[in-house]
Amino acid sequence: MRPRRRRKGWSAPDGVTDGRWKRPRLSHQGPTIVMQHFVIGDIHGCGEEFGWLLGAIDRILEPEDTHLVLLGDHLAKGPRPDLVIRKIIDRRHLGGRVTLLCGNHELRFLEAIGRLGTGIAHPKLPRSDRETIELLEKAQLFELAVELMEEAARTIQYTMVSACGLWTVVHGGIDPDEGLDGTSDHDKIHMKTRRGEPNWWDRYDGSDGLIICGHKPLPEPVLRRDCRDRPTAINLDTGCIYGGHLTAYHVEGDRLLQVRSLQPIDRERIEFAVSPTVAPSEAPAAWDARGRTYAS
Ligand SMILES: [Mn+2]
Repeated sequence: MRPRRRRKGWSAPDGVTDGRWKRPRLSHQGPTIVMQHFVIGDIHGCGEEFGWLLGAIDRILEPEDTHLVLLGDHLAKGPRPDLVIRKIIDRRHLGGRVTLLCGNHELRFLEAIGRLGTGIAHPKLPRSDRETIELLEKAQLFELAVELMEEAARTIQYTMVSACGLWTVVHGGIDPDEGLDGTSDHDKIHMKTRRGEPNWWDRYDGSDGLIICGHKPLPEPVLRRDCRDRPTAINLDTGCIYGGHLTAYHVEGDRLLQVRSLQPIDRERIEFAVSPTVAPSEAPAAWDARGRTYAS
């Protein structure tokens, strides 16, 4: 076989270090599409709804141009944790990026797995953990799910600078008195305000950029803005597992995408009093969310 001729000045011949080699100029052909971010709220094993939401995102951009940030509580409680796993894997195969964050239920799930490993029998595990594990085993996705949840548990926060500024995703939230850096990892995952007390986003001034969280199921997404109309705090947990919605925030587009839940409404777990879609029609609509799209 003839040796391939090297084009002068284009590729570095092996071992040549005398400076004769010049780096070729990079050329960009066609429009450059910058990857766009979609942060998705607590999925809780609602695989069907997750699939619909991905469909809504795919109507905006090709999967390979999207970076999904799933903010935790991916599998627990819902009927289709297997489908959630499957769709994450499929997404990655299509060239889309998916970042998984740690929620309190990822820690619980891995703890349950650890207990199984020490010889504890399935029936001794808490019911929701046991059911999730059984559903995953039935679909032969248990090992893969453990791998992905271990991956999630390693990421407490995701911080990024986009054209729209600095933004951070955590599962639970931050302590506004301590700021993002001063908030413990435990609080970033578990921060939840008791009923009647102000939520962290009501006391946060935006000094650490936009903070996006989930964890507290509310009938409406929360989207706080500063005086210059820039988003400062977002809660995307709209109680899909309790019959609400599954919600995504498109960071670069500054808009919300939602799909209705297939799950029965659990009024004890989520207050639906102000939901425009579930409550009686005279109830007020969302006062702080704009550009919202309902996908069906
Ligand atoms: Mn949670």
